Amino acid sequence: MNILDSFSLKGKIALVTGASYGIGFAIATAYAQAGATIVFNDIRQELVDKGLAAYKEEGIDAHGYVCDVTDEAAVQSLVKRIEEEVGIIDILVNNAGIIKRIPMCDMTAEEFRQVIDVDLNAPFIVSKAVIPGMIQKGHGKIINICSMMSELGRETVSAYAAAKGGLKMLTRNICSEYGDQNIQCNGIGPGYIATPQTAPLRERQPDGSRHPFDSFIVAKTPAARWGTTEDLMGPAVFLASDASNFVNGHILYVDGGILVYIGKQP
Ligand code: NAP
Ligand code: GCO
Repeated sequence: MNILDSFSLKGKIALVTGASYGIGFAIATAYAQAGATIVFNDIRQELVDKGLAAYKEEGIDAHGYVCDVTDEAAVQSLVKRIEEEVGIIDILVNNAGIIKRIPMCDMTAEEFRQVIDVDLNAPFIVSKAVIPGMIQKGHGKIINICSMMSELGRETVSAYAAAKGGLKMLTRNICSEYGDQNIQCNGIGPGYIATPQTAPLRERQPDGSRHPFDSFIVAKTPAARWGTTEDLMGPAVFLASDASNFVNGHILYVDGGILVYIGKQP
């Protein structure tokens, strides 16, 4: 096989959760360009409609469903419906996620649980629903969207860091448990990517200057910029394709170098 053919996703069915916009949308778009059929979900019909229109604009005929990924019964019936209407899923990207930036002592246990529920329990729920189909097919790729916070802590993101650290270990455990079924489960750890999730950290100050966190991130990143959703497209295709068939349980950090850098001297 030609090496470039091993990156092709032709004939594959990919489910990307929470992919109406942002990182999930970019990853699904890359998969469609590589030949896959795209299925995505979001929590509200208007988001799914917005997503469907955005995919159409890119020339992609995506399948969109309403489903809350924290609801196990709803996820089980979503996967059944996808299998009937589209086919058995070959590639799952656990992308849906939320963050609450609240100092830990001000955060309620309920707020903490909400973040754990979407960012950690849901990847368990969705993976559990798709793995039997992958076993039946004899192959599968699961890609969990982790974070810098799978490795690092910072003020105000205790629940998010706990969830994304847990997601790194769930990734390794799925690899350990289902590697012998030809299922590869890897993570992508995006650095700081310009999306609606990080928009509050990039807001201009009233005097027009950069948000202090924005300047901080640029100084912490050897690439000296925020990432774009396009930066994640190539790595996501690699981990979904036959080119990565012996890569398992790995977290691929796509961070412009943040994790290896002490930061620019002030
Ligand atoms: P985003 O712009 O907020 O998109 C996340 C998507 O997930 C939204 O469409 C959201 O819907 C959906 N979602 C949330 N809860 C859901 C649920 N219960 N069921 C179904 N869908 C749900 O975020 P993003 O920046 O693209 O991030 C995508 C993933 O990358 C997340 O896991 C995030 O933690 C991770 N990540 C982001 C960055 C970054 O710098 N942006 C860096 C590292 C990791 P709503 O619009 O209704 O909330
Ligand atoms: C934050 C950010 C991060 C990023 C990302 C880093 O408040 O520190 O939102 O958590 O979104 O996950 O990889």
